[in-house]
Amino acid sequence: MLRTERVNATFHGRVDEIHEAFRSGGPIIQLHPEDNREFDAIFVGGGAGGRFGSAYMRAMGGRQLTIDSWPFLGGSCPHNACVPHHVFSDCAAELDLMRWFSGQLFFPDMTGKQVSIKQIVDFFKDGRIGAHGIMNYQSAEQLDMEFILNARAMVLDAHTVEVLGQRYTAKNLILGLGALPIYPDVPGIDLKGIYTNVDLVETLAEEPRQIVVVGGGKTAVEYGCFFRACGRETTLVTRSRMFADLNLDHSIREYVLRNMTLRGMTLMESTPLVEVLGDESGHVRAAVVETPDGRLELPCDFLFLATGLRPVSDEIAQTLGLETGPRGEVVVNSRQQTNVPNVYAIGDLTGPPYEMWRARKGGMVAARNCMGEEVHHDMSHYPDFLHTTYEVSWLGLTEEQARAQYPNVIVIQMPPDGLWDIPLPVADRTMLYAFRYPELSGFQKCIIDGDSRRVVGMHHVGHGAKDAFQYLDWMIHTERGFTIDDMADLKELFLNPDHFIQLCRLRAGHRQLINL
Ligand code: COM
Repeated sequence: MLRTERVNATFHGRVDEIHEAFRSGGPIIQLHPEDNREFDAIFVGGGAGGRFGSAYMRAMGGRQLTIDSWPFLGGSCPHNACVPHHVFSDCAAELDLMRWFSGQLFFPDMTGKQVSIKQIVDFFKDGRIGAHGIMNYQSAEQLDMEFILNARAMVLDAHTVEVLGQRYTAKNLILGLGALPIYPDVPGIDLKGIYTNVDLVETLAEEPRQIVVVGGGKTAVEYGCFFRACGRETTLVTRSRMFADLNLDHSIREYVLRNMTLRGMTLMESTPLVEVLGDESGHVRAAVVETPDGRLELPCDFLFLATGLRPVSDEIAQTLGLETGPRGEVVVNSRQQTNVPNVYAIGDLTGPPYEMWRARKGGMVAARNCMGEEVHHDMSHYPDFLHTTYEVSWLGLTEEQARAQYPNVIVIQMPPDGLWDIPLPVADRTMLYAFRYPELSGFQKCIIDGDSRRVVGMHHVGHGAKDAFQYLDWMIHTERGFTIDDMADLKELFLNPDHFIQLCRLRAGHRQLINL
């Protein structure tokens, strides 16, 4: 029975409703039958982009319908992507502190202690319904969205979608169908014991013991560091260089890789996976990589693939005649418009970078354009971050890029090159490291064009600076820019995790700026 009236449910009511939908397979429907306007857009896919686009359109006075095959909004983020990754990275950071301080102060003796990965994964799975519930509660009760969940949308044309046997029409379609992990095409890839970040959450059956991670990007590093912090022998192999696709400054790269090795991880670059070997029960027993000296077998019982994503575009591109790119991404212009009039695409469906801001902001940009504005999604710069057992954040230019662009580059950095044991930067979450293991307390670098005095790049390893990077990225890219003098004029909340304010203030008095 379709429910088509407005429902006022509590958060717990929404959680119960999702439990029931998972159990029965039945739909969750929230429509406003008293509203007889045509939909301004149907969002096919209610992930981050669909949900934020829907909310924005609704707030602008538009009418939207959002359809998703899961019984909750928010997409893969609260289910098997970003939220579990953050849970695991939190565990990794806690465990890292416990391991360095094993048996000291109030820390337990962690010598040789393995922590159950499966228990942490199950812990996440037991709790994720709360994240699902927040999505549905907020979307319905606070944002007044219309949606049909736990139901498949069949797109018939650029204005028509069929769901649960009923046709809905709209002025526009906004597609947010996401992307899925890629499995490399090598012999043995179907063996048991091979996981992506999605499989890890959905199907982990046994405790991983000896781990090989394939990939050199964010996912490989984040999950690899988590596995290592849980006490597993962990080897990362990548066919190119670590972080090859990320705009990491060379000092940050060096600090991060050094710290991963310090924690006992093995890192292998230019070593592509060429085969996976199994035992008689069909379970992985080794990953085979190609090295300059020939094939090398790396024993493992758990192979973690972080070899990229592919947009879920094949079917929809064929149905609507959408132009796609080499990775299967739906090609869009800066207004999120596809080559088919009135059809927009957002989020992971449009290819890398596969980031939250891109999805949410893309949804908002699409919604505004559907509502008659002309709005462009500026992708020319963005702040970025990844987790190791630290938070690593960066924005703007690397030192190398700045030197190629400006004749007078000033670097404000801590610790100075090679002086790892200076306990700076230091702040909340790194205080203990700074007092006992100063070389572990983080790294920071601020890059300034000495002539204009404008900040052009910032880079940080530690904890707590990420938040500021979101605002700083916007500030340095305004026409006015953001200078070392502006920085010196700010009021720091000591001990501020990034230290940029006080370090810049120590140098800003110089008419001719000098390094620090
Ligand atoms: C966050 C999902 S888990 S959404 O971006 O709020 O929809």
